[in-house]
Amino acid sequence: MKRQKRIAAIHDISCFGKCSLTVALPIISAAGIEVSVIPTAVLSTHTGGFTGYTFRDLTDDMLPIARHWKSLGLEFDAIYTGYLGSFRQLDIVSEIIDMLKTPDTLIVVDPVMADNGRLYASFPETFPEGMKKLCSKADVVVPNITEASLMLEIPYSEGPYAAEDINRMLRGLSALGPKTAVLTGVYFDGSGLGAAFYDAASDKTDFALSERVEGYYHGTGDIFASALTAGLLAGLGTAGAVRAAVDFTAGAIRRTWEAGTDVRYGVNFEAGIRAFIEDIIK
Ligand code: PXL
Repeated sequence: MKRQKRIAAIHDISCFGKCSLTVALPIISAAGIEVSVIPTAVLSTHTGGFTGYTFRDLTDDMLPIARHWKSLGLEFDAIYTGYLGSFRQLDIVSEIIDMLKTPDTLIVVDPVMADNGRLYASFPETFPEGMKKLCSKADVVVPNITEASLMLEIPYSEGPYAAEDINRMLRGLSALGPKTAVLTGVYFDGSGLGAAFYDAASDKTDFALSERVEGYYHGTGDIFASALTAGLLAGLGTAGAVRAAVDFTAGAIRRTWEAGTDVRYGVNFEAGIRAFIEDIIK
């Protein structure tokens, strides 16, 4: 029997609000992949729309966790990073990647730091520059349009977008280092919204769109990137993994829109897990 695939997921734990590790764990585990975690911080809720949240910085725990894993000889098929709890963690994550990576480890960096044209609360203005450096270590990057604009130092536009602008952004992202760039929150004139992706080897851009639902839903970037990572490790290839991740995320958004729940509480991805797994495990 083949060894079970194993991922190291480096994100915060937002105790309430369905994002980061509380979505990465169930989604990737459901795909049959083992998830080991290095928590970057523990918050009572995510920072998107809540006030008064607690924040426990775990910067000083991260390297000791990775060093212990290294001493045990653990190997990972992927290292998947998201929300970081401090500027210092950018260099720490880079060091952890160097420490744990084998020639076969897929490095997925979701440069979580901004949305809707603005940096998230508590991120310094210098963070995008640092994140750009971390992205140069990745095989796959998964920014939204705001994050990509910040790293590429171009003005943010809220869309609709032109295909050539999206194409230029994807090439710019890939030029930072990653062979695959996936851009989320892409929409053109018309009713679709989804992701665009670029593969440096074939120099090709493609799109996977789904029916657009009005409104902003929290945690969907993390759900998308987690589903994408699971799909890539399941062997779907970029196009297949992006398509499955778009369908899964769009389904969760549609369900939540129909239910009319508070958008800060996250989306109902749980009800779509069975279909997602049937989609990616053939
Ligand atoms: O979903 C991205 C995210 C993750 N973690 C925390 C956040 C956010 C976005 O606001 O605040 C703590």
